[in-house]
Amino acid sequence: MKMTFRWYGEGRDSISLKQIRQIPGMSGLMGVLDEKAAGEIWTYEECKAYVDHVHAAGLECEVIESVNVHEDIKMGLPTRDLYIANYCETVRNLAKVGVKVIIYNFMPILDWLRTDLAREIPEDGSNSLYYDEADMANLSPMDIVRNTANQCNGFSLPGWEPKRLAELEKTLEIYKSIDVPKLLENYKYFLEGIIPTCEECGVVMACHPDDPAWPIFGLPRLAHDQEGYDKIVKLVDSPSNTICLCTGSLGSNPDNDIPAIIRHFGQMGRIGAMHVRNVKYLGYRKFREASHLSSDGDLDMYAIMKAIYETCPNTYIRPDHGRMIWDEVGRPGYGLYDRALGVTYLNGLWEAIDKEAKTKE
Ligand code: DNO
Repeated sequence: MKMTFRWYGEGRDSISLKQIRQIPGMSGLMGVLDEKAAGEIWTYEECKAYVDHVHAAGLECEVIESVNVHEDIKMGLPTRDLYIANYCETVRNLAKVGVKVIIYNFMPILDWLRTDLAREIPEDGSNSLYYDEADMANLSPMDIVRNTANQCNGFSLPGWEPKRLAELEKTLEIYKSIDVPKLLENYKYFLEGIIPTCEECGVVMACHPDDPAWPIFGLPRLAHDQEGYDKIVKLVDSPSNTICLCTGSLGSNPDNDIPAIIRHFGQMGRIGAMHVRNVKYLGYRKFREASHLSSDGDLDMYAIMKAIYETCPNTYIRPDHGRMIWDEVGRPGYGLYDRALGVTYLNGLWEAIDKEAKTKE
């Protein structure tokens, strides 16, 4: 397992590379060129400058997250071929600078979504991301976009690029004629267009789940349970077509047995990366994010780490969506303190699982 951390780039993150480097057991980043819009080529020079900078801070950069897929690809518009060619070019450029895994998603329009980005946790006065489907009933997609932008403390949020969301209403209209089978067909077309390039350059694509793990605003969604992911990995049967198993995204639906899903795809060799975090259920389609500790939420983090250890021990993982604690101000979900605590806890679980396994050998 390689422990990594998400970082948005100089001037785009409240956290420094030096701080990340000082977290015990940290190998490197899940990095991003945050300024790039979906569909744009990430040039070799840009990728090199970013990765060189990360290396100079003593960290690796083998995973890149959020190379966003242009909406025209998801909608299957004629312009998709151009954007697929651009995507291939980005894959090549990232491979040249040593990137091995690219995390992306295929969610229509919206990436992850919450109804409150700073809900106070009554027990300890910290705050965390929160979702209540009942609140969604009174909100239009445009309201959600506005609320999210207003609550992000001036930071960009992954998947919430203002330019793309400006076209929201038009795009929502087009999606009315796209159902799940059609979206799957468009997804297959995308994968058939990029996977040969990935195989050539030794890059693995890892699809992030729908978050929350069910369809919203009547939009088709594909990646929110084992069955959906089974279809995705079969679209193109290649070791380069993998998933980024985010325990908290899939875990927002209590019907998803996370350790079992890890074992299923881990044994298939189809987990390219993982986001490991906990979630607390508050009712039907209502949850908030918890600290990483098992007893603070509803996921069994020991069982999760054990499933990783036993079925995909060499994967990349990162903590995710920390609470805001100790008066930290930063990008919601992406402060330093709670995620660093999460790393230390997950590393502790790993050490215990590893030592126990070795005693039995
Ligand atoms: C949320 C993140 C996602 C993820 C993208 C990948 O916090 O995990 O935004 O990076 O879905 O494309």
